[in-house]
Amino acid sequence: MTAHTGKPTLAVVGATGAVGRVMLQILSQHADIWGEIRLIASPRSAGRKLAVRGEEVEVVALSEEALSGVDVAMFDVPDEIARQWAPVAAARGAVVVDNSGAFRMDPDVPLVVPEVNPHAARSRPRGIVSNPNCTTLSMIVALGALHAEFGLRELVVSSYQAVSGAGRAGVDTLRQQLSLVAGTELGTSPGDVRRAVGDSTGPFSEPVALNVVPWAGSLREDGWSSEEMKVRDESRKILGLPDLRVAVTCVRVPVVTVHSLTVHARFEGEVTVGRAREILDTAPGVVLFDNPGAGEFPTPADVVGTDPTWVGRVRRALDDPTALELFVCGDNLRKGAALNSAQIAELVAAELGAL
Ligand code: 2RA
Repeated sequence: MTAHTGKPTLAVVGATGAVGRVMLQILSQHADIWGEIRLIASPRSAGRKLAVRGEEVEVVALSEEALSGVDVAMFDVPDEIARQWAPVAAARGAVVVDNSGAFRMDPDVPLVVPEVNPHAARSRPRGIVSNPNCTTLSMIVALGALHAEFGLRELVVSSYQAVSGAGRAGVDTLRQQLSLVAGTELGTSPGDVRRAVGDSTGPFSEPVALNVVPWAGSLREDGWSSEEMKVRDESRKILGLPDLRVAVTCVRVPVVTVHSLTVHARFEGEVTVGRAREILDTAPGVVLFDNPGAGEFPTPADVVGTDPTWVGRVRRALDDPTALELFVCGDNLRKGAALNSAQIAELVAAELGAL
């Protein structure tokens, strides 16, 4: 703990990125439990000033010295930077909350969603706690609540992923492409959008404006994408269900922020929509918004900037009384990244006696 305040020192590593900026907003909105909040980024961002808790704080370059005297370090940096620097921070005494993919499946690193498996954060042999991928996080709070009562057996999921999942470059690319196609008749003949967009596909393989792209991440065995494997592997680990059957197709859509998913969830026995709705209505971190007759179901345009997991279109499967169909939306930069990291950091701070 910081000697002069008795409150823990928090480092935000990757403070200038898309998720880092949201972390600073969240830290400014949540109860002020931290002593110093140290902002750390790559050397090229050092010296910039960012606002947190109403104060301008200078960003310092990532170094061993910058990680000294830190109690909790939230990392949002590329996998290779996390792989190198998270163990350095841990060796210097910090508990690391890491939002990269570097450690999520390490058996000595817990993968934590505070509403689902908060107990897991207490056992961290490497001094690192991992934050799940934003696509997993956008659905898992609702599924964890249903699993606790019904016992999950199988998931069949399709994602509709926002471009901010690919960082600021993803957002810049969509906005640039939209400016190229706005006010045109494009989208009426094969390849016309592709020709208008040209090489401006940014981090995506295909045009994303006026399009949907059934791909996110990199190629894995047998045609699966890394993003699809993350949803499967991480759901199993968080729920403690190593044999859970999971089939996922990840799709990128022209939405700035908020990942949406359709979910077919099969349980141990028969389920009722009435009981499922009661569970979702009372689950912490979940909002049930489900009255299609009145046009009420979650959409990214309404969910963006909010904290909960929003659930609508709750139905029992027509051909399987043990299965539910759901439509789920979550802000991929908030619960999908910065908020869940902040919640984990707060769990650790409570354990350190700061709350
Ligand atoms: C994406 N889930 O949406 C990834 C980012 N972690 O691209």
